[in-house]
Amino acid sequence: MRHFTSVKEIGNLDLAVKEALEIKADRFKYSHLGKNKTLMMVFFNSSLRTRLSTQKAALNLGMNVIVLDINQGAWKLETERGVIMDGDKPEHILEAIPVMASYCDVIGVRSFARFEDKKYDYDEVILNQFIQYSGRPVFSMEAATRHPLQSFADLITIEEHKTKARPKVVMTWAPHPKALPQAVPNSFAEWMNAADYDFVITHPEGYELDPQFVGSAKVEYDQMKAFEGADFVYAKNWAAYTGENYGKVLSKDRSWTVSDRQMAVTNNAHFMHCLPVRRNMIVTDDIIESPRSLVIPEAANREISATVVLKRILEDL
Ligand code: AN0
Ligand code: CP
Repeated sequence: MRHFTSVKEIGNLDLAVKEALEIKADRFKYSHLGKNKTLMMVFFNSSLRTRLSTQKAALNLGMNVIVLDINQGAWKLETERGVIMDGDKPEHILEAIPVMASYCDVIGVRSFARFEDKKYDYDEVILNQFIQYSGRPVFSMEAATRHPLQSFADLITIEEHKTKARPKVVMTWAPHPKALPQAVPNSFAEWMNAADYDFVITHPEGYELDPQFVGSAKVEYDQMKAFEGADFVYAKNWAAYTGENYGKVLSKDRSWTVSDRQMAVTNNAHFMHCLPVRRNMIVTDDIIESPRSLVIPEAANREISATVVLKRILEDL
């Protein structure tokens, strides 16, 4: 594998999950692969899980790791070409990228949607600049439109817990005080469609996602109806995608908060969320703490998805 930005580069999902479960059973099996190789992780946004799990994955593979938080101590980066740099940004990303690349063999990038310009976000300008100007394999640690390491971990988690070949998986919008990117729901939808589960998306009107990610999923505006018979419930907030509302919060309707009321009509569904989660906005204390909640195993599988991805990148270095 050269770059990892979406489900496309992972190829056959059954093989990927099989490889993940093998690595989970013996996570140091490939500890020779990363000898004298350096991973650089570049964060334009905050992180707990991605930072720690990806670093742990690199250590499993014997790599060295360097982490840069762009907003904490690095120079503020200009990202547009042609700008007269007389403002608050002392360095251009077009120098910063090749300089960073000169110190490492593989680069991970976290760069969320900014919600200033939909085209800029959906063209994945920052991630693509890293791919174009670093000369190194680049993987997404959540970019503007996708979070593939998360979705891969979600897939592994569902495969570990499902009790039927084709479970019903429901992704539900839930309220949140601030505008959040569509990367997690876009990416989850992309992976669920690729896995060919019985996949349903439910959200209030106005929260439609980009059709390229919705794909063949069923969209149901009635949350209770969507939840009927669900085997897995995947909650996530996202800001509006469509038209003039791009990046806006249209609703904070707490009747969409996942609680006993909706879970009662499911097939004793497992609850999932990528974390971080705001309790009693996205989900009640009782549901996230219940034995059917998978949020902790899901986060633990981030180490596994990252180990598989880094292993495949190292094999093709
Ligand atoms: C981010 C998001 O919604 O994309 C990261 C999730 C993994 N969440 C927040 O910023 C709270
Ligand atoms: N789920 C996830 O990516 O969490 P962090 O934002 O803490 O990395």
